[in-house]
Amino acid sequence: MTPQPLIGITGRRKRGDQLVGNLNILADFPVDVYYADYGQGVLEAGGLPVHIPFDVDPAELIPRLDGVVLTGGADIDPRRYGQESLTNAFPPEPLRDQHECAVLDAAYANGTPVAGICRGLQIVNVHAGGTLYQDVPSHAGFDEPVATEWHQVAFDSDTILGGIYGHGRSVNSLHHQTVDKVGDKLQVTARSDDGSVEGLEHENLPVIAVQWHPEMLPSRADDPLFAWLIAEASTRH
Ligand SMILES: [Mn+2]
Repeated sequence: MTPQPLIGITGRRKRGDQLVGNLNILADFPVDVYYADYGQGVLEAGGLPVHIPFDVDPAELIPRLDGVVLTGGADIDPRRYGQESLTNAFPPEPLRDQHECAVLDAAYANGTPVAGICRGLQIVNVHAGGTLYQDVPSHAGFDEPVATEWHQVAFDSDTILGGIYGHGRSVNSLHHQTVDKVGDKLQVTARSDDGSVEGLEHENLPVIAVQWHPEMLPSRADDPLFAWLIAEASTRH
């Protein structure tokens, strides 16, 4: 039996006092947090998910993995793209920004397949020299159930996202930032009905990213993004 491809998943660094019910004496201890639904999506698509700890050098770890999921989370520090912060809604986590950029450096150097989701799309763009619109309330569906489908997305044909998703679909929307300037060697291949960037892919590396959350939708087990990642990863291990 061919072993399942090993898929690294990025997380967030928190502190012990941010865990409800944790012991007070552990308040200052670092805690790395990983939402389980990304790993569940990888598992359902036939991959083996592993967490990427903040304390490992991605240059050491990424060559041992077959694929990477860059997950959702807080805003990227706007200073990474030459701007001052205009919003305090989701304060930046600079350690994570730095770590995920190193993950991308290593993934690109190794030709490792990457799937970005939400903030994952945004870090792919900023890593490539792109910028973000810092607050786009019409995409911030934070007051409705997470699987609520807020808008339609149209995919360009003859692209990876168009190939796996088809002409269009309706999606959830849990982001308040969107791509402004597109980064080097990236192509916009999906847009929502208001013209916002909802999908990016790399011109010549196996890197795709979407702005919505397929891992939160009831269609997760059949989602083409996870299937694409596992298929790409399977050819490399
Ligand atoms: Mn959206």
